[in-house]
Amino acid sequence: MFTAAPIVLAPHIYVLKNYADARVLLPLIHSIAAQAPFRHMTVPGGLAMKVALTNCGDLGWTSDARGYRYAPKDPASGLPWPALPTAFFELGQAAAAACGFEGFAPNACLVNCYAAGTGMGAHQDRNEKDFSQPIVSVSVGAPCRFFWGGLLRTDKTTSVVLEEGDVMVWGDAARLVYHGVRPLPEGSAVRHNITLRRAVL
Ligand code: MD6
Ligand code: FE
Repeated sequence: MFTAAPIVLAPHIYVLKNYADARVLLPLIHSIAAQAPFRHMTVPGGLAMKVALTNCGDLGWTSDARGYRYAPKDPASGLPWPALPTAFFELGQAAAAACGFEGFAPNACLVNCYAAGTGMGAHQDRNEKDFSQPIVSVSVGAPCRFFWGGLLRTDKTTSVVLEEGDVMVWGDAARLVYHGVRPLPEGSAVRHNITLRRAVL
């Protein structure tokens, strides 16, 4: 862990290299998954997502045949999502502040799990509704190639390798930029990613 200045990848997209301690985060991810298991949600087209996901915090991102939304309860169990660990909240707040976003108070955390061969297609994160707040994204486990473009899906993309412990902070004019994760190579170990958000219903 170190707290060097953020690297500016693009306007309002920052990365803090090796900022988070995976030895702290991974047991917390396992504890969340023990309460709200990873699952492959259905997307509106009817297909199952390749990425497995779960959530913690007051609100969790969900998808089904009807669309994407935040919900206070896990649709699989009817129970509230597991609490947001203090370590997640503090990490998100500190990383955001290091990139100029003071007072970020995440209340929703999406946890993704990628197996070898799995990636995430280009998407915008727009279900949070309040786009004044950044997103803080933390990589745990295998490295990946993360790409981003512009406000149109067809805009030219740039990419960067994210490694374990890297924290990306993403806000302001970049908040609605398309982005995704290239499929992990065959033989890759598992990658987890946690994204801390401020969402409203
Ligand atoms: C991932 N991340 O790294 C997926 N979204 O596995 C995201 O989709 C993401 O890293 C919004 C802001 C930052 C991100
Ligand atoms: Fe995203």
